[in-house]
Amino acid sequence: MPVGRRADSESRKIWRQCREVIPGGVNSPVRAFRSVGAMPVMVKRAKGSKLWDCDGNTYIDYIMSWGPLILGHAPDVVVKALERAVRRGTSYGLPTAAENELARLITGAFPSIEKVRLVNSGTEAAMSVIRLARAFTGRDKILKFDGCYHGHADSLLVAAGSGVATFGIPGSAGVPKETVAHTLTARYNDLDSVRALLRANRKGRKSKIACIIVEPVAGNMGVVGPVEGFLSGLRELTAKEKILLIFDEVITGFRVAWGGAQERYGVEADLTVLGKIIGGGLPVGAFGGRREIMDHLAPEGPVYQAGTLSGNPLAVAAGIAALKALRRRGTYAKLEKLGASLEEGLKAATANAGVKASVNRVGSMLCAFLDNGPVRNYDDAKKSDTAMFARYHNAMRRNGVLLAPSQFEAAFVSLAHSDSDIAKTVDLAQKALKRAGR
Ligand code: HOZ
Repeated sequence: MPVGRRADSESRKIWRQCREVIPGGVNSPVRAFRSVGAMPVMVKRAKGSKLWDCDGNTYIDYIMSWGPLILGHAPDVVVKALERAVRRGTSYGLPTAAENELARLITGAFPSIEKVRLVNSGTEAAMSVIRLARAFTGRDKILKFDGCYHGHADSLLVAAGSGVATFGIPGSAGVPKETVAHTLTARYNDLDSVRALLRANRKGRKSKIACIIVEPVAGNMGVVGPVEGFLSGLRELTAKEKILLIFDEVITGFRVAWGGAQERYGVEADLTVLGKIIGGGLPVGAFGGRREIMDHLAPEGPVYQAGTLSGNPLAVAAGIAALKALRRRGTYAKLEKLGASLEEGLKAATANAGVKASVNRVGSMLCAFLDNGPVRNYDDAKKSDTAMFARYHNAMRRNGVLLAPSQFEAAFVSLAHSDSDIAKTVDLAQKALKRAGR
């Protein structure tokens, strides 16, 4: 029987009912908790760093809706903005001044983004940005990296991270071979593997590749930061062959710095994908970049892309409130400090528990790869002991710490996490690792 609540618990009852009407009982596969042999945490409510399940159990949450809740759950500024916005209407399908304000917060944070289009999710943004890159360059091929995840559009669901990594599957059924025939995959942090693909995909002197899309900090195979020179190397290689460089900053934008990984590493992309963070956790995505590229989008240009809920007033209001709160002085220093203290604590906890581990961290996102290390790419990440991770995860959850239910997802620290949350987490981690390591 999966590890979880008591047989008669409220959570279990709800989960059973969900499974009758929703495939797997969940609306996104990783949250089924199958890879840790457990049942999902059925959520009742959440506030700050804490989350409560339907049986009244409290957790210190490090899933944080898979990244966007940098201010913590239900921050007052976002709740108030939503309360005001909902009274003015929930959807118009027409433009608003608030979209201008959110777009300007984004262009202000990312010098490489002159124009931005709002959509409804990171998946939609990634799918649309690929279409735009192909149209702008007049080329069909795209290059991505093993273990990077850019949502579940057909052409990007190749050697993907996140759920695909969690379930150990190569991709998805239902994706025609022809659809992915133009998708090339290179090794993360390995410029030679990129060079080889660039060489093999030229016609005469001209590249056949429209774009290279990359998570500048990989956050869907655990957490793997870019090695020195990787991002700048990609910038050089793409510039030489007029290939567009796309940074998928759904996880890193406004998290690893106000201006995302581009600010943190000093490398600018041609196009950028953003997601749930810019909606303060509401369903939003965006893609943006240089004016000359973005103006290929309809109605200015021939690339069609549309959506009734794009620029939705609730999501936009929440996004503006969240970004303005993040813009305050001290945000990123505090996130760095909290992240570092969890990293140091986990390193000590693994050492004290006698468990070999590589704790990878960039700012406030981190991952402990168990019985493994160092981890610089997906092949490395896959060497982790996932059975040990499952034991560790379950022990942590039973003691009130909620980690993402997969070795290949990140833990996110928010501004709402306190020093005592971190200290308690580290203490419990040491005990859990001792048992899990046996
Ligand atoms: N692919 C998401 C994490 N990287 C999971 C989203 C979810 O299940 O909500």
